[in-house]
Amino acid sequence: MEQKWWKEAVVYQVYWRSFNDTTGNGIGDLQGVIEKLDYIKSLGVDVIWVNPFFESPDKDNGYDISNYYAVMDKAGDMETFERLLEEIHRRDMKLIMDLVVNHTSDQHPWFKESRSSIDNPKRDWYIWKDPKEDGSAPNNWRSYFTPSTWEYDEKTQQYYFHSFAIEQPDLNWENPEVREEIYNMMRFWLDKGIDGFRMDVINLLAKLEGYPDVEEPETINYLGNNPGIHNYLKEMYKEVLQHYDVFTVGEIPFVTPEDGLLYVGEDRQELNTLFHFEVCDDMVQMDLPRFKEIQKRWYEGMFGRGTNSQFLNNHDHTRLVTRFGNDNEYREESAKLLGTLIHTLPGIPYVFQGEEIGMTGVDFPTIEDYQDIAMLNKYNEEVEKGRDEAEVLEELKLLSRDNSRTPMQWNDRENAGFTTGNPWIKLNPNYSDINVQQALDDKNSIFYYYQDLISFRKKYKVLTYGDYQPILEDHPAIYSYFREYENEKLLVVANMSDEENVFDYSVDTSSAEFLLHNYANENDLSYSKLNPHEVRVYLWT
Ligand code: ISL
Repeated sequence: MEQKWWKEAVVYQVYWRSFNDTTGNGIGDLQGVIEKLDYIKSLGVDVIWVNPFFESPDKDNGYDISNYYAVMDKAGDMETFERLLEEIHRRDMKLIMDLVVNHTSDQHPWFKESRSSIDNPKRDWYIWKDPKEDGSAPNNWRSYFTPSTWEYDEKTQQYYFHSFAIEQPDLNWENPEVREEIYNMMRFWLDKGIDGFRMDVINLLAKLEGYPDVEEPETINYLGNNPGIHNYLKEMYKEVLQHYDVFTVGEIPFVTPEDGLLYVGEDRQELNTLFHFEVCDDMVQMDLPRFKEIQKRWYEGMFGRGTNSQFLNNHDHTRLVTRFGNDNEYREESAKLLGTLIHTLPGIPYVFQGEEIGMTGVDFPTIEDYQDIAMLNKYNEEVEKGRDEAEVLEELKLLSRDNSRTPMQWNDRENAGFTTGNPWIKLNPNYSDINVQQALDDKNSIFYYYQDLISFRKKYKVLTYGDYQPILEDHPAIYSYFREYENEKLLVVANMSDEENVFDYSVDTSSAEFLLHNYANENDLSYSKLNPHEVRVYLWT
């Protein structure tokens, strides 16, 4: 496998609006990111992914862009962005930016023009269709955030298409003018010196030809991976990406490893890496047999031919320790265990801000405390069906995107040191116990454990380029695997349960180094008995 800088990277995701507020308006900002760069750097990461900060009415927290060339006021201004980039580079890190080009805001001037009349030159920049004969929507497709992908426009008496909210109309990628305009925009940012893109729902650009009714509208998988998508990505590569030394990661829902390789295969000239969602979208809580199966299948499908990612949460997905671990009695152990998997399984690891101190999900008492458009829309949709409000709220809580959007917990002072103002979203009340200051003061903290994990990635190539050999594949609670590369060999043993378990596998560890262990004060290292959420990493060199 060819060696590349980005394959060896660890990425830290900054959801800037919840990171650090320097103006006192209750919303994080780019200056706030600049001020915490030394902290981020101290973790040892190489790349920072910053969520969208472009001009936007902010219906979907920046994923509804109204001007691709300007920084939204809440985030700062272009000069601050340029300083951020410079300061990141000065610390020998890289910056990747969100590229949101499946849709724009309905307030983007292109869309305003497009909707103004049927013969406007920009009409065809978006997707407009006539109603069916009975006046209903052109087909029965469901969108991510609403019951229909179609919104009727009274003035021109056609429907426009949106994969997400009504305020996020999809661009028409069939139109070469649209594509050229997007490529220009990409060059604009790349010429400023950014190091790559995280590409928002990039496999949704091509739509299913003919827009037929589907049998199972609820699946919404017909929205992605449609014929034509690879032509667009190849063109994007040829026109833009190949001219820069950049790192790209495509957000690719509904993808299998076979199809994944079509996007990121090393011979494909499309993208470098991808996020698939077989874990974060499809597995509500940890289902170990299924998790093992997913890891194996993706390894077998991609190894040596394309690069995968490892993440268990982000700004759309409830914090990993709450969802896949135990955020109560074994919070520290379980956070370290899950971190170990992310950094030792094949694929590029992503750390979502706050994960490195074991931040947890929230349990807000009322719907008014929640901000996320996806959750609010779903809540209203269900309640309008006549369902009980409290029941719907309970049902939506665990997977609410706001779980990971609460402000970063810096210290135990007011508002966790996030803002001197009124935070845009409530803090998790546990910030008095769980915060960066506390983590930095405790040498056994999750933070320092992550620091070790990341430093070992730099030291031992087996973590990047090694193969993957799972053992005890049918064990219901223990996840264990070897990885090997040249003269380095690694063994991970993880007990993913609240109970003790016995590691019943014969392996001579006498010549191994004990690389990592999340029960630091445990003296009995004879490895057969494993404590709840215990993880051990052995290394042979
Ligand atoms: O959030 C999800 C499920 O909980 C995902 O399915 C998510 O909606 C999907 O992966 C697309 O997400 C991306 O595009 C959206 C934006 O709202 C998300 O924040 C972004 O990550 C529309 O731009």
